[in-house]
Amino acid sequence: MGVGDVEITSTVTTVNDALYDVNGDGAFDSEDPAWVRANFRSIDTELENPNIVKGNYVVDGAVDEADAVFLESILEKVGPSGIAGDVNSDGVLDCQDSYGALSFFDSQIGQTGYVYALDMNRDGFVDQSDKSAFFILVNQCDFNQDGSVDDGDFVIFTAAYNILDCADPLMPAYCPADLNLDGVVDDADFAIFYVRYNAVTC
Ligand SMILES: [Ca+2]
Ligand SMILES: [Ca+2]
Ligand SMILES: [Ca+2]
Ligand SMILES: [Ca+2]
Repeated sequence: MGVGDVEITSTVTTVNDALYDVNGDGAFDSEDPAWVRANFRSIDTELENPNIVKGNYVVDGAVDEADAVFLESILEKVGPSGIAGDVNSDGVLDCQDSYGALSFFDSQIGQTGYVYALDMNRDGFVDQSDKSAFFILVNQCDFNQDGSVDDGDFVIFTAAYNILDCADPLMPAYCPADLNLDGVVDDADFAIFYVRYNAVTC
């Protein structure tokens, strides 16, 4: 196995909380359409409350039911504010978020397997682009789920490396050792594993 220089970078797009956080509490959640419903009124040109002005999402001269419904449609699509990738909702991004996460990929909003924390770009689909972004943020190399990436995981990685092809029936489900997501476990994956192995935190 050769070790190359690996730079782990990605771009994560999340919902624009500032745009949809109409009640101004710093998060976009179900309280925002509720706030709209509690503040129905015509937009007065003299009105200075910026949140009322912002709440007129469906531009029609009034903050009304159409705006609340609009916010709910966005909320249904993207989910409430949260830390992208924090699958176990403990406020921390670490390897524990990766445990079992692969089984949630290839799902879409409305399906039981859809996990909005994994929908990194909040487009309603948990797919390859989200997997790449998730893997950048989370150390997914704790294959044996014991809280550290060490020799025990190396043994598991090596076994997958020797099988090579993710389509091989001998490969563990969802091919966790295919770290660059190209369908095979080879030197390119080892280079990523090497970085993860040397990471101080899991
Ligand atoms: Ca977490
Ligand atoms: Ca997505
Ligand atoms: Ca481990
Ligand atoms: Ca690979």
